[in-house]
Amino acid sequence: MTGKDEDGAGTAVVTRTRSKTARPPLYKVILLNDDFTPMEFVVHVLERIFGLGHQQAFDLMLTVHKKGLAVVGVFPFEVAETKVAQVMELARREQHPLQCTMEKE
Ligand code: TYC
Repeated sequence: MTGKDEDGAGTAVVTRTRSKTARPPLYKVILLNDDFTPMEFVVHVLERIFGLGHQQAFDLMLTVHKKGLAVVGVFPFEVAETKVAQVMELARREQHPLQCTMEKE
């Protein structure tokens, strides 16, 4: 948007040259390591809920296992919230202590 403020003296002031495009905030979904959840269950979660291929899921599971946590995806708020809830529900159903959380990017 461009606006010109005439000041009556033959000059003008450009008040704004660009519109602000608000980017929606993104949220990191973070998976936490624990000592009890089976590796194959974590791989399954990463495949089913985050749409990763088997090798990618396996590698990311190992990263969480070794480092303690990892970002497994970045999404708009409601998508991140849904994925966290899906992980927690799957883990609860199978009685694994797997923890998943989200954090504003
Ligand atoms: N540390 C677990 C084990 O040795 C595997 C594991 C990986 C658990 C990633 C949680 O987010 C996790 N069975």
